[in-house]
Amino acid sequence: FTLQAQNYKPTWESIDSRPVPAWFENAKFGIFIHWGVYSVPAWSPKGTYSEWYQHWLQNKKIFGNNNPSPTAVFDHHNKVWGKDFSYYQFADHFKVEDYDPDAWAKLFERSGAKYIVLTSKHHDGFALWPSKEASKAFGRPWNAMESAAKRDVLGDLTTAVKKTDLKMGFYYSLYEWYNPLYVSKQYDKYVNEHMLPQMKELVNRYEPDIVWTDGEWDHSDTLWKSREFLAWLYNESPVKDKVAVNDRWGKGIRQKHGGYYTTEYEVGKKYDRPWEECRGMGFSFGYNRNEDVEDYNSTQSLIYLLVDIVSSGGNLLLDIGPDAHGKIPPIMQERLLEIGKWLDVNGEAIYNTRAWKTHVQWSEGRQDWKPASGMVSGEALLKQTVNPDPGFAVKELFFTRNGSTVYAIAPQLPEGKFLIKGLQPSSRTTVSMLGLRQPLTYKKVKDGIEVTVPKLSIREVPCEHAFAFKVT
Ligand code: FUL
Repeated sequence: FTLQAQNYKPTWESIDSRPVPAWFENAKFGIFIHWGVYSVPAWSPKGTYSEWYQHWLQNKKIFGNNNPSPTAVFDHHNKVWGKDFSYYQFADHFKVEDYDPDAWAKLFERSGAKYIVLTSKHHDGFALWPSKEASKAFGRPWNAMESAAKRDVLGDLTTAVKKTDLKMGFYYSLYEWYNPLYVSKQYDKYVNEHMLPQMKELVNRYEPDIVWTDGEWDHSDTLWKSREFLAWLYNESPVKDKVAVNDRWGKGIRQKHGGYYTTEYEVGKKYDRPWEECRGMGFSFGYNRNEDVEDYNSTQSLIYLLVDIVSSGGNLLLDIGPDAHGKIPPIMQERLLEIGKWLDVNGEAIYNTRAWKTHVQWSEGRQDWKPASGMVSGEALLKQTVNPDPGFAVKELFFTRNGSTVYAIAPQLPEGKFLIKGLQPSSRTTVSMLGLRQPLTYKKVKDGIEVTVPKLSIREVPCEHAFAFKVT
């Protein structure tokens, strides 16, 4: 599959006509990395985004939610770093001395993820690659190469990831909180002399597989020149045949135009284009020292989340926040490795699949369980999957398909016989469980097939957390 060379015009009609590359829809699981100078303080109240530290410091308060202590970041900063310590000085502490891109890439491979999206530049404007525009705009060294890290942090990870089979993408924030050009509303200059040169440099120099923009909501796609950029990306850039892009290209554009659709802490909707849900392992995207072990989703929650999303046709972009030393916190490493262990057995039911006609099969019993929606934790989703309250229905099977094969993924190991509704077997239909050698016996019943799972000893159970049945 290659995308036909075409002459895309800078209109949404033309841009939207380009299909999202199939590799993206097949990949299903990616790793998001939020890493930058905000990883030095790595601090915000639980349930908020630590990568917003500078904005909350500057404004002396936390926006958006009903935070019980809106001045928490400001107070913390003054206490720990002192009121004369500016956010810009964090660049002196972003040393990344333990950063080992090849070891990161190895970990990512073992996690079963198929792509990476790294913050090339977040809303604070600090660039992880040697961007001369960043330092010029801020009038100080404001990229990793020219400050304490003294290396092309982004380039080094790109090189390491490209040695593997994983795809490499970049997050890029269109808007910047305190770029003087932006603050003084010289938007044309900002876009023409800062933003577009940076975006083109990222593409020309590092040839990413994904361009994942953000901060789009502050202005129209016309002001950002998004359509012009995308037409260039699709027609002329070195990645025109393979690149995937998201939908964050201007105010009101999200889930309407661009490439694939993005959601953020949202579940339970259906989309008519490939889509991707992003979220942290805890809540924050940037590393947040305030988060304790119970604030992190369990491996089980994360696996249910992945399965739930994939069975609704989406991808999961799961975020990790390395620290300022260049270390991926061990709890995040462990979650990634555990997901990888599960995918080693069950990857066939995930990768290259599409949504089946039915997303989930609810158990018998009360069907009035309100599916979680809006910004919800993995734990809330977990409740729908294994609710200890016997009065409620739970999601007892999640479905995916690949051609004429249907996968039914059970969050709890069925004992003895269980029913898969909505399948009509033919004389050649076989049923098996991923990770078990021998096929399973089944019987055609009124509304589907009844599968028999043999009694398995603990050592025979192929994995933990969720069990995939393959019906071919
Ligand atoms: C949001 C940003 O404001 C967050 O900090 C984070 O980067 C998330 C993925 O996108 O809109």
